[in-house]
Amino acid sequence: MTDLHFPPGFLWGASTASHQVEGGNRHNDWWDAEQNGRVPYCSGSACKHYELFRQDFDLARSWGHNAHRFSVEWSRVQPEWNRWDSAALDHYLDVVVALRERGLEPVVTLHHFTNPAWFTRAGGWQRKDSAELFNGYVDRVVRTFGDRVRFWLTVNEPTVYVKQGYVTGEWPPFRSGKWREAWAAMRNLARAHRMSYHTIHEANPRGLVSFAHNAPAVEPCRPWSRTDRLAAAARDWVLNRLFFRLTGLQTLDFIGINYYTRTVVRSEGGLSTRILGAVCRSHRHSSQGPVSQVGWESYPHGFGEVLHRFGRLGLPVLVTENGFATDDEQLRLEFIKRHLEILAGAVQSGVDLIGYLYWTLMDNFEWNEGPNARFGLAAVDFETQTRTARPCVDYLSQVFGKTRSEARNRSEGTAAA
Ligand code: IFM
Repeated sequence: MTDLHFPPGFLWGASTASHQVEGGNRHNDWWDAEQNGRVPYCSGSACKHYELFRQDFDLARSWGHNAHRFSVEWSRVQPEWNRWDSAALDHYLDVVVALRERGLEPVVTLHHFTNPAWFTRAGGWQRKDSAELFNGYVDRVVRTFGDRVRFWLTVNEPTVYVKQGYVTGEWPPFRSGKWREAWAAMRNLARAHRMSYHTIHEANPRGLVSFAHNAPAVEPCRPWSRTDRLAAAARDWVLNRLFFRLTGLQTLDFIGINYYTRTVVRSEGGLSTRILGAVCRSHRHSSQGPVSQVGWESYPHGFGEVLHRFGRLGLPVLVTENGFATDDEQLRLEFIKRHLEILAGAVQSGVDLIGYLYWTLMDNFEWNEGPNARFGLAAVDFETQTRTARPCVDYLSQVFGKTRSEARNRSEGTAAA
């Protein structure tokens, strides 16, 4: 094993999201879409994690994790406009306590793609008061958790959510090519983030807040083409800068980065694809890496670029997602090794990295791919709900286990001196 070093207190573990693992989230807009056949798969019981969370956290602990990211399901806490479910809040408090009991630092996401069905039916993120409605829910969650939670992510991948919901129209609310609506949703999500930032800090002054930013490396298909380069720059601005412009850095205490792959674009076709570029899936690009079950190329070089770039903003960086969907364990292991080397290199060269959370703890409901994208550290048999650790778990535990014992030795050495 190559020697990789991470700072003392470095967080490491895995990420999940409510609708993808809990099962039975019948009050949200994805569930509605599943019942109406508007998306290809039903989440059903998913991983039954709503019931099995303690045993899932036992697994994470047995692998040496010291952190875990999960999301609170808004539609459980507020199943109807005028109805709050205190049992759901109690449940999530149990989740936080269960994590702490196992030495896992909770990283809480407040919005991970799903909305309560009542909210979506009433106009969702197009509503002028959408941020206020969201903030009412955030306020309850934050007051329930108090200072038991330090790391907060307001919204997961806002640009992905807006693109899928209002541009491609593949996800609820299934609006395709609605650029004005996309812009309104983007602004309202940014407002929701800013309001939540203050709500969290009022209730929990030691809380640290970010959103989880999906950060693809964006590259021109033909680097010698000026129009491709301009398209890549424009797309990069929309994907990697716009939301930060809308939130402002002053409402961020750290930066949550989800990194998977690069996007290669060429300027062609209609107005929008000439300006922002069309995604090019040709296999002729330099250093083409293996491609995952969801069609994403492994491109560790882009991870380094992204870490340095966001590291330069002057805030600590937490990798909130990184992973590879495959049935080929050799490929998954290679992906993880290459990305951890890049991560350790970024630490060495001074990027203030505070943790790495793999996507995801166990195979789960991968949106329009249903159960067919196997990202998990554990394989899941959805019939029996059995979890089986994959080989990469040992590698990760060795890398981060060594880091922890180094930190222990260092502090013992200091104590003895
Ligand atoms: O499963 C998703 C997750 O919900 C958000 N980030 C990307 C993951 C893999 O597609």
